Amino acid sequence: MPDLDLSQPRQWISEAEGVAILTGAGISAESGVPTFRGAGGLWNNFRAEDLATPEAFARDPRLVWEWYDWRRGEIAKALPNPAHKALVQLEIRKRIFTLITQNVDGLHDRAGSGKILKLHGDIWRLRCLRCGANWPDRRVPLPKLPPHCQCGGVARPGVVWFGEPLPDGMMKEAEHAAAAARVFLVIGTSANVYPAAGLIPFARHSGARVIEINTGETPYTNLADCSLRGPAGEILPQLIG
Ligand code: BJW
Ligand code: ZN
Repeated sequence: MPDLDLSQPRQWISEAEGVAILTGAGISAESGVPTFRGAGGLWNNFRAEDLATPEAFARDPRLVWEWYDWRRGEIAKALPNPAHKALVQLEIRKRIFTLITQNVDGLHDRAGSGKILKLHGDIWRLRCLRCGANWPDRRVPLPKLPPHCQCGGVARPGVVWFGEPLPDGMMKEAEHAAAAARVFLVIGTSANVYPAAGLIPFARHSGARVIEINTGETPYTNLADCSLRGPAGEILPQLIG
């Protein structure tokens, strides 16, 4: 990683009373969890519309579940990395702090983060299509695909697919946090998926300094007050430590 001048963003973070964070798949890349887009990304080998839409599930629930069961297995082998852990340290230090994640992998929970706004749900939860019940299930592999609810209905992964609304009230809470933050830290997201990506200009227009950490450029790199190019697991501990 090239030498980055972290003094300015470090100062912004240490002086800010309120900080909000938006994370994406890139923060878990160094834990060995594949991202969606880019080199080695899941969407290079699988078509999103075949697997991550309600229509795909209606067409072939077993196929969709096979993919999620495989991913659950990969994630179960992964451990939180120094980037997840640095955010736990930041949370301890800040009076106003919100972690907003697009990730469904649960690595922020396992690192020890407190309240997490999971915009796209949680791969470790299941939801019944018949009665609406939802419950945690960490079994890997699941004993039977597709899994069923106690009521006999078919269960789906507790995640948000394309074309589906985010969990009730969650975007409102995320916007509230973004508006209250003096620093908005955007980590490891391609910022392609909405409404999550819209939080970045929203925070900026609400007066937050936007700091981006990413190995590549994103549509919001130019809007950021500071864009740090490199792996989150290396940059974040230096930025926050
Ligand atoms: C590193 C790194 C390292 C790598 N360190 N960095 C046109 C315009 C606007 C919106 C739309 C539109 N057409 C359709 C829409 C809506 C659609 C959308 O946004 N589509 C776009 C693709 C155009 N959005 C939706 O459908 C959403 N719902 C919605 O809008 O509802 C409206 C509604 C209202 C009322 C009733 C009904 C509907 C829902 C979106 C759900 C997204 N779901 C997924 C799957 C979740 C389940 C699962 O995991 O299987 O969420 S898709 C996938 O993308 C996943 C992610 O959370 C999400 C974002 O990806 P992310 O995290 O940014 O990852 P990558 O892979 O894209 O990027 C990784 C980044 O990390 C890269 O930049 C790397 O460079 C970087 N990186 N290593 C730091 N070590
Ligand atoms: Zn049920």
